[in-house]
Formats: sequence, C-alpha cells, structure tokens
Amino acid sequence: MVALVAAIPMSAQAETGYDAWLRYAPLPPTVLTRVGSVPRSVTLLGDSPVLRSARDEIVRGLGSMHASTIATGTSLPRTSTILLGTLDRVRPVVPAAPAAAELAPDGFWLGTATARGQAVLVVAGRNERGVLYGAFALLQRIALGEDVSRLNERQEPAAPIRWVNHWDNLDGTIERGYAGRSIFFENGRVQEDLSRVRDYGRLLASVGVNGLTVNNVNANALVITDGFIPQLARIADVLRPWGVSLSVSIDFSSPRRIGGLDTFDPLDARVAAFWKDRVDALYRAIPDLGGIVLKADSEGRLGPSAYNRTHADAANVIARALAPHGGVIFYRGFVYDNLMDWRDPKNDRARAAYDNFHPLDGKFDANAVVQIKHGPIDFQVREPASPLFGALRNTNQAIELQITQEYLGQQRHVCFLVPMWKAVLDFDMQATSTSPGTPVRDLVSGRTFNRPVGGFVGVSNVGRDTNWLGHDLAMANLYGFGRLAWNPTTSARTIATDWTTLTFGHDPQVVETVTSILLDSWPAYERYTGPLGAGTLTDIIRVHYGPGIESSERNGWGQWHRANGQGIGMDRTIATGTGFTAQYIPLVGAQYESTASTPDELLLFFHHVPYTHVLHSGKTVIQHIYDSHYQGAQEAADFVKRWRRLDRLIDRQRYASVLARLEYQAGHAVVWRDAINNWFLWLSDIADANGLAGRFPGRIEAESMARERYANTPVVPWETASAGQAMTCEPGETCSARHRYQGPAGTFDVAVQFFDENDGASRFTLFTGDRVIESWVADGEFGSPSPNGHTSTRHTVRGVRLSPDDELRVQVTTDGMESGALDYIEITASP
Ligand code: GCW
Repeated sequence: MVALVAAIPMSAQAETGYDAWLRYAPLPPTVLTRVGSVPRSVTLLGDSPVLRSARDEIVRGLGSMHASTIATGTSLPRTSTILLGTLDRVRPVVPAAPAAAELAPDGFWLGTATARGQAVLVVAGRNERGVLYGAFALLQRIALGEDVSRLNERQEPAAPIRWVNHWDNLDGTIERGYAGRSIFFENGRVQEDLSRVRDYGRLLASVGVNGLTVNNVNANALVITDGFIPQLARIADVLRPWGVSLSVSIDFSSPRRIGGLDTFDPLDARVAAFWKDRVDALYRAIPDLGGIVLKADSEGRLGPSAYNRTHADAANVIARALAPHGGVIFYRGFVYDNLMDWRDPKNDRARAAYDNFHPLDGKFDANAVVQIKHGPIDFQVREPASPLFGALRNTNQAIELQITQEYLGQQRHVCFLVPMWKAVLDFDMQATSTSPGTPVRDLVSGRTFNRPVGGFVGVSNVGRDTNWLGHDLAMANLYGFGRLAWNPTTSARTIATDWTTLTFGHDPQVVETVTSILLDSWPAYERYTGPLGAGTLTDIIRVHYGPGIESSERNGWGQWHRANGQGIGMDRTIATGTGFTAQYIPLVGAQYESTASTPDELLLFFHHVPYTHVLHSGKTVIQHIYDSHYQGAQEAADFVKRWRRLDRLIDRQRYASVLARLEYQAGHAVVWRDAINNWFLWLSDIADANGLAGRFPGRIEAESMARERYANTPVVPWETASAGQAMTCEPGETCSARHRYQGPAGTFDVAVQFFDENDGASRFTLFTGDRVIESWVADGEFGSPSPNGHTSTRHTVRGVRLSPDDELRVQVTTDGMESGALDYIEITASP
C-alpha cells in the first residue's frame, strides 16, 4: 500500500519558537546540493506507535525541508526508499546491517545499501526507540546540510538513563520554573488538553531523552492515589509514542499520609506492603512506567531518619516493589541539614552528599540509583565536581544537571550551560589506579565500575510559554542536555553550532554570531555574578535571582562565602578547614588542598584568602572581583550589539523577543556589577586600581532630583540600589522626579533605573520639558514585591537630544501595590 501525504509548509508558519530545533525549514538550494539525493518514500517494516512516530517524522521533516511529498509504504517499493525498522526486521532484507546484538539498546544504524536491486537508505534500530532516534538523526543530518548519500554509521547512547525531571506541582505552578505554568497540571488535576505534552515528548525524543518524571520532587502524596493514577496514565499514553516513559516523584511519608498507617518506617512490613500495593497499581495503569524519584530527609521532606533508618533502607523498600516490573528508584543525593550551625567553622554543606551516601556504598539494591547534583552545593555558577561521583563503586549513580536556570539568570539572562556541564563531565576523578582516567561521564554512565544502570537526569521545567523555556536561546540548554546524555564527549561548540543552525537557519553570520554568544554566555554570567568559586552571590533564601550577597551568610542554609573585612572564601582544606578536600581521591584532593595548585576559578570554593592574595593570573583577588564585574557587564552589553547585527537575518518575532531579553540582561548585569563591587569596596576598604568601581559619571540619583510626591526609601540589601536608596511612590499616585540638564548640547542615551516589582504594572514616562520621549510599563515578574536586586531594571531611551537647561522628567503612575520605585537616571553619549 502506498499513501501520499502532503508536506506541511512550515515556512508559512510564524516563528514563535514553538518548533524549537525541529522547524524543518525548506532548505536553500546550496544546502540541498550538499545533502545529495534522498529517496522520496519511506518504507516501514513492522508497526507500533513508536515506529509510526518515526515514519511520520520523516514524512513531515523531509517533506518540509525538500518541499515535496513523501510516499509511505510497508513493503519494499520498486524505487529507492528510506527503509525503517528494527535491525531484526531489516537485516534479512539488508544483510550489510549489523546484528542487533552488536548495538546497545536504543542504538541505531544509518546506512546506504542495495535491497532487491534498489538503493535504500536504512534507518535501523536495536529496538523501536532506536528506529525513532535514527529517524531524528537522519533528519538532523539533512537539516544541517550533511551529505547522506553514503552512510554507514552506528550510534549508541552513553547510558541507559537519559531522563528529564519536572518540578511541577499539581496546582499548575512550577517550583523554579520560568516559562509559565505547568503543561501537565492545573487545579490539582492533569490537564484535559495534553497536546503540549505530546509536542514536548517529540522534542525530547529528537535528542534521545527516554524518561520523564512529571511532578515536583517536593512531592504531593496524592499522585499515587487511586484517584490520580488514571490521570497519570493519560500523560504516559501521550508520551509513549515518543519512547518517553513516565515516572513519578513520591512523598516518603505516603504510608502515613494516604495509606492509613501510623508509620512510614521502611523496615516495617506494613510499609513494604503499602509500597508494593501502590507500585502494582501504578504498573497496572502504566505498564511501561520508568520508576520513582524520591527526595527524602532534605529541606523539610520526611525521610528514613525519622526512624533511624538509612537512605539505603528507604530506597530498597521501594526498589523491591519496583523490581518485578523492571522499574528503577532514583534516590536523590541532595541531602543536607539546612539548620546547620553557621558559627562552627568545621560545618560545611558541601560535605553533606558524600557524608550521607559514601558509608552506604554497596547497600543499595541493583535497581536503585543515587541521583547526584553535579556539584557539592546546589547548581551554583561554578562548583567542582561532586566528590560523591568518585566514591560510589558498588552503587548505581546518575548525574543531575539543571536545565532550568535557577541560579543562572532564570532564562532572562542567556547562559548556555553545556560548557559548564562538560567541565564536570570531563573532570577526571581518578577513581581507579588502573584505568587511564575516570571522567565523571564514565562514572555516572556505569561504565567505570560496570554498574547495570546509570546516566543523566536534567531538571527541565519547561512551561506554557509558547517557546517552552521563556528565552528562545535557553532552548539550547534543553537540546544540549539531550546531546550530552547521548554522547557526553560531543564538544560544546558542535552542540551550539548544530542547535543554532537547526533553530535559526544556515546564514553563516547568524550561525557564527549566535554560536559565539552562546559560548561566551556562561563565562560572562560568572564574571558579573560570582567569580573565583565564591558562589553565585545571589539571594539564596528565596528568589535565587538578583544579587543578595549577605543572604548566604549567618544562616543554616550553608552556602557560605565567609567574606569579612580581611578576606573571602570557604576554607575546605584538610589542614585548616572543613576537610572537604579529603572526600576526593587523594591525588585530586591534593590539588585543591593548596592555593598554589587550585585553579583560580575555584580558589574561593576551597580557600579563605586575604583580598590581597595574588592569583595565578597575577591580579589580586579584590582587583579580579572588580575587573571581572566590569568585564562581564561589558560582555553582556556586547551581546546586544552582536545580536543587533542579525536584524533581518532572523524572523521578526524571534529577533525582537531575544533582543528584548538581551537588553534587559545587559541592564541587569550592571545591577550585579555595581551591587557586588560596591559591597566589596565597602567591606574590604580597598579601592579599585582602575578607578571604576564606585564611580558613576553621568549618573543622577533620584534622591538628588527635584520631586513631586516621590519619597526617600532605603533599599534592602543596600548594595542593590545606587547609593543604597530609591524613591518610592504611594499606590494609586502619580509621582515624578526632575533634573535640569547642564552639559553640552548633543544626542544622548538616557538610562532610567527603576524597580519592576511583581505586585503591579506601573507606567513610567520620560519627558523633556512637556514632550513625551518614551513611555513603558513595568510589568515584569521578578519574584519580589520590593525594590531590590531582583527587581532593579534598566530602561534605556536612545537618541535623546538635550541642550543646556533642558528639563528631564521621569513620571510614574503606579498600579496595584507596586511602588513605582526609581533609583537613578544615567546620561551617556549616544554611540
Ligand atoms: O536548589 C534547590 C531549589 C529547590 C529544590 C531543591 C532540590 C525542588 O531551590 O527549589 O526543590 O534544590 O533540588 O530539591
């Protein structure tokens, strides 16, 4: 049977970002030539939902890229064709194909061959998922303009576990989600319309992700009740055709909360029976459930410590319920005491994961996996690799990477995370003396110690924003996670270039510019937030976004940088500190034990040093702090300039939305720069040798302007407002601040620094005399109702003509409870 399917003209659709890297834009003739001839028909051997997804994807992708129709069939036609099927089915027809046993599960073979006298392009999988991944791989090659006329290539994943986690709550909110509400839940239920979930499953499959945990690790016990399980099953049904298996996060106290027991002691037989009953119920509804994720004894979550039991006891009681079904339990290694005594210099949160889990090595069942965050603290801008990776030899492990940019700019800042992840994945833990090297990527995949299961977990938190993650460029992180989980040796540049080409097309200037912005973005973010390993220096108590340097000190959360008048850094050495360096294999630990051998970028993670300590770079620590903040903020400003050169080379919608975010980022980088530099100037009492920090020519503080109804307010923390103060306006009022310009006549940029709180949408207007120059609404959602480092926002009005004695006036009409707070204006020459 041959059916003709019309190609969907993707190019006619608006570029909203929804299609992400799967746009399948029609290929320009030069690219088509490079690709070579591709059959215009697909023959599918076998039939199943996953196989049909593979076939339909080729019809859709090829049809769109080649602007032609693709025929489909189920037996070899008399013309050349793309032959799709599992190796078992393909090999009798194409003897050149490898035997199934030669490939790992989910692996595939792409080859060109002859079958019954016809040229065939073969996409053959070790299993059905492998066929699907092969189909996506073929389409990606074509979309990238690679020659597919001669292929003979095997691909297999680095690890069996390539999962995403979602921190979605059943009410539709997402913990640490920055792109709208949940695509899965609303109002305590699974949503009726799951089309977003279906399309998300497709994106995941296209980069080889094979599992999805749907709810927050801070789990609601109700997810595994009889009333809820059928709803979960609906999600599983939608993901199944994409080879993505569902899993759930559970509450460890469920036996007591929903099971009618008076205990959740993992060694109590009634508790074991409860878990068996619930797991069996899950598998009845979702036969291919991936497993269960558990956060216990962490950040207020109940766990085995309530009964003096171990994490292994807790994991195993659930592992045993899962084992008959082939399910896996992921036990999170993110266990620490957030009530720790900060006065004790020996206390150290970084030690927690190892201290908790290393003694239990070998005590976990074969289907339990310890899921370890990539660094020992919590997704900071720079951390060393967690020593726990090298310490579990008889226990399965997986690395947890965070795609959602919780501490890294929350998708309002561009921050391409692949280079950061690779720094950890490539780090040699030297865990064995025999093998040449034991990079983290081989430890987590199970390769080093021959573990049966292991791999990669990415906390994704996509939301209902059309472009999934809020920032179009943030999608490079979701894509990059999948690419690395499949093959962690892929270079960051390759991933960035491929993603850019697929997302924005083949124009060389676009590819070069976007790729380089991506590659420069994490270093820039590190420079203007927290360099030298001191942590992100953000408000760690609540929002985790803007600067909040002291929030990490003098409390139990343990993210201390220990800055004082003389110096900064956490002493984690064996000799004089917390002894954290002893958690590494001695060769590795020795490197971190002395300042001489610790790399500059991690110096303050391992050592407390005076501000005058000289780095390997030859600079003092304090001068490095000042300089890096100026450099990083300048780089953020340059991203805007670089992006602007792509005007008209990218569709309007994505061009404009990325530009708006980059401009915002450049403004917020200045907030970071000034907050941190001012704070260290004050604390260290050491001037910036370059005379930049603390001096702001062209800046006019709101409190020094003539004002109507605006009132002075101290800002907390002080370093997040220029001169520690802002002007605020009462709700319902219109307030204004005026400045008489006295400089030379000319054209200037006027930056208005204001606070965009989340409890209203106030209107700001800039006037010269009575003339409105520009008006805008402060409707951002930066997680705070107060003037501070999260809400401080810069709006730059360009090309303002000014003559001496002109009056500049900022006026705000407040909305809701927002205070319309104003920090300063800054006048600079227009470039
Ligand atoms: O980084 C912290 C986050 C919490 C999160 C926790 C975890 C889901 O701030 O929001 O809780 O990590 O990973 O469990």
